[in-house]
Amino acid sequence: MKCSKCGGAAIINLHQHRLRLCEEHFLEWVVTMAQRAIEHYAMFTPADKVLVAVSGGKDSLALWDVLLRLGYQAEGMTICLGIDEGIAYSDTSLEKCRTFIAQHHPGSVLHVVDVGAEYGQTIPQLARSTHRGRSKPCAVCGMVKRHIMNRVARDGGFAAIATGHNLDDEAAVLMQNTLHWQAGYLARQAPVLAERDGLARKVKPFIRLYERETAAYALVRDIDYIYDECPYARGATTNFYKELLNQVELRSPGAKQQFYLQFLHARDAGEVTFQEMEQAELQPCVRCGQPTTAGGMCAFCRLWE
Ligand code: Q46
Ligand code: ZN
Ligand code: ZN
Repeated sequence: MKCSKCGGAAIINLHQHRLRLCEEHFLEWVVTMAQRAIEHYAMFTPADKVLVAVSGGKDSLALWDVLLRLGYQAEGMTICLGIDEGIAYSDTSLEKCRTFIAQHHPGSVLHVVDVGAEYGQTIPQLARSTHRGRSKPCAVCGMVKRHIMNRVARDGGFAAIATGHNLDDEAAVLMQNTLHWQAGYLARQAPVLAERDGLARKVKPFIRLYERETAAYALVRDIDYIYDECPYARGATTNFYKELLNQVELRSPGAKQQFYLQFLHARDAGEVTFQEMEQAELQPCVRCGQPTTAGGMCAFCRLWE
């Protein structure tokens, strides 16, 4: 297999782009794809500070690596959730983030918030002590992560929070939302969520990359990442849809990409429209000052009460 650009030995076949690339040209291609998405969707500019949400996994570390290689002012942010069911997930996550900096970008800034140390309870403990997390701690976890991220972004003057979501992640969510005709979600699912009322802008620069490509990028760049998913992510519905879409992709290369990118295109061009969910007005929480719809205390502060 020969590289479509230089004729050297190709290491990957990107069927959906009809491209075969060698190591060097593949790395270059990934960086270009991210840069194009950043510009196309006006995610941020070199003048902006960007906060990258890193979990120690391949997507988030690859994203941080790409942004730093592109010269963006990208700082990392990781939240220690205190999850160690079966595997020492949280400890390993943090260790991989630190190793990444030491090996690839010494001197880069990583913001670490340890939920257990800072607030007195880890996520599993917190979930057990509230009604919300009786079965899985994910609802509590998601809310706590969003709150902390937003706080760090706001306090640090970051223009955006960047996450490592790839095309497979987004296509799986799209499939789920489509199967259930969740119009409100379909109206909002996007590579950029605009800033509003004290909620930081959220961006996904890897939106055009397949998961196998971000994995290959991490491998070729020799990024040491955590292979295991969070133990609570096992059996998640999105994983099921990802598998389904991969079956479709096998039969028809490019199907995943078409499904997701054509959706964005059709919606942006007004070919399909979905009724937006009414967005409730946000007011600052009386305790922490973060935006909340409830009036009074935000859900995060109420949780700790
Ligand atoms: S929400 Fe749930 Fe994730 Fe939190 S408890 Fe793990 S799986 S980390 S994306
Ligand atoms: Zn080449
Ligand atoms: Zn609050």
